[in-house]
Amino acid sequence: MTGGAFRPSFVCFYSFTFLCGLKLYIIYLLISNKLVFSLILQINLNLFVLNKKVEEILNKQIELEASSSHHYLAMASWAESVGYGGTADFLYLHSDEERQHMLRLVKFVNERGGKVVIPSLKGGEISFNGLDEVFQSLLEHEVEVTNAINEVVHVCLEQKDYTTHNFMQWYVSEQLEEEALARSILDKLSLIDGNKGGLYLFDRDLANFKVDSIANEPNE
Ligand code: OFO
Repeated sequence: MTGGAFRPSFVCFYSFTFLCGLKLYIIYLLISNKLVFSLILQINLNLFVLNKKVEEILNKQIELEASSSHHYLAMASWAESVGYGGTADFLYLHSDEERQHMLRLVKFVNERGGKVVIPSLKGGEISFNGLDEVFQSLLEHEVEVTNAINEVVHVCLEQKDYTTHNFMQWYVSEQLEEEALARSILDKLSLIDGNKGGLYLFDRDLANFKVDSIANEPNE
């Protein structure tokens, strides 16, 4: 009688203990799996997401390339409005090229798992006193871009991001060429020295104007 009453409560006690243990074990599994999962996620994020400092400076460069495109568009429009058709064509093309430079960066940041910030640009009326002023402003802008690209390269090295460093080498060479082009145009304008016939020929020939930059020479 005593033994019969004892047995069910003994079974109940052990079933209860077993169930509690099982629950605790399931909770443990859930927590540990979550931890493992978040650990895997963290490793993946570190592997695929662009370094924050590099991402930030690449976004600044995207903004600068967009502003270059905008700046040259305004110059082109001014040149067209005052009758320098050849100069306008040259600058419209240059504006398109700067947009391509921006796009190249946008695609690269996306490809590396970074976050692109598309910049909003300030517009405004731009007018110049002549072609010398246009190309002086273009050269100053290109020097600013070169300095910014050097800064990107510096951050890449600091952060040991050699992939972005390698990608940026294209921009380094491009700047060498663009600065050489702007300087050589300014030299031509200085020779013309405001002569109307000279300016007419300069404007006519600008579309085909090329500069022999060292950046274009093949590596031996
Ligand atoms: Fe983007 O090459 Fe000049 O600015």
